[in-house]
Amino acid sequence: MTEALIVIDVQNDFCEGGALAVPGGSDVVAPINRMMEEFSTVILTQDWHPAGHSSFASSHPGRSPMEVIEFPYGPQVLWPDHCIQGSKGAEFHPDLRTDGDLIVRKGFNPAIDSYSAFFENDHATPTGLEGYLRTRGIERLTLVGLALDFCVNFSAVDAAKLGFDVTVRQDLSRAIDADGSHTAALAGMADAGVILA
Ligand code: VGL
Ligand code: ZN
Repeated sequence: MTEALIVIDVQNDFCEGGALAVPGGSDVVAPINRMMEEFSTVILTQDWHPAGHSSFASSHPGRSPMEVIEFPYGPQVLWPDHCIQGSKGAEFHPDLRTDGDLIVRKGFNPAIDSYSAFFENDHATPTGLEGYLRTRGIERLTLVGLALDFCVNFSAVDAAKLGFDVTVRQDLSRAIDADGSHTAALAGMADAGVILA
């Protein structure tokens, strides 16, 4: 079975000192670099928002980061401004190896957030990653990166629903853990048939 490593959002804004820092975010960089050597196909994702993105609390007067509001596609967490296209915060961590086969950018649609590497948060608009994997005959995926409870979680669940054989390496991922989201994400991934290693 052909397999790929998918490295989710290991970007400056999700590491210490970044706009949406995930505790221990930069700890995963060195072990992920080592893990890349074990895979013939490596794919990286990059959260990539235009300024004024609808997922930013700053785009909703009177709202604060981490509040949840109703969007046309369901509840949406409002985030601090992060991963703005072309900014330092949107760049990959400077020590991360970025010589993978494909970089998937997501979250560029101003009206829809995109946690998953496969579908935007409307659960309908595809990123194209599924087609890329299928046309390359890739069936088995290992996911690592940031944040475990958001982008890794949504990507893993979507991949499992699409029929891929999915493993998430918890030791190579870190969670934001907003309001119990870490525990909920682990349960949701296990329910979807994701192997939590
Ligand atoms: C992410 C929140 C907002 C992530 C991206 O990479 O997990 N989380 N944008
Ligand atoms: Zn984002």
